[in-house]
Amino acid sequence: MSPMERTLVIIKPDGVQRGLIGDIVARLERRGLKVAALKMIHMDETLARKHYAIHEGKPFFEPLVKYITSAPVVAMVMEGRKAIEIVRKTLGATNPAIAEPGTIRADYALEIGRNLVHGSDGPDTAKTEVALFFDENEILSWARCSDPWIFE
Ligand code: DAT
Ligand code: MG
Repeated sequence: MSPMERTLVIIKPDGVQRGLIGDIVARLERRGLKVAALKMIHMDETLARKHYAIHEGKPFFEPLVKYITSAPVVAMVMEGRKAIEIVRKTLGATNPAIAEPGTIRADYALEIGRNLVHGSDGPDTAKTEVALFFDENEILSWARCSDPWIFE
């Protein structure tokens, strides 16, 4: 059985501004993923540059930093077996225009620079990104009453 994983999800400024916090959290929750931490923050430039460091130098990097720091975001840690891959699949392709219908990006967005949500792309990035946004004591390990009905 695959181990429990934690992954970072960010509802980006467009998701917050468009009143989609509830819908996005609901879609992830209803799959069975568990919220282990959640907070609203206004990312500053330092945090944005660290979070997107891998993209530094690419043509979209500066607009990306501007966008992600333009207004508040909701940062969450989601937990579950294969949570990293499952979140990515639920979000859909980076470019909403080619994302599969039924994914969050396809159902709510149109453009790559306004793609609503972030999800960590692998175990190493998940670990780094979670630590960038949350102190260990902000992440809760809690028994959810539905856990036995979701996880074997
Ligand atoms: P993802 O967010 O799916 O992990 P990524 O890590 O490759 O995608 O890129 C981070 C963000 O940067 C992405 O959500 C939107 C933006 N981005 C990526 N590629 C882009 C491009 N070719 N043009 C404009 N924005 C881009
Ligand atoms: Mg990425």
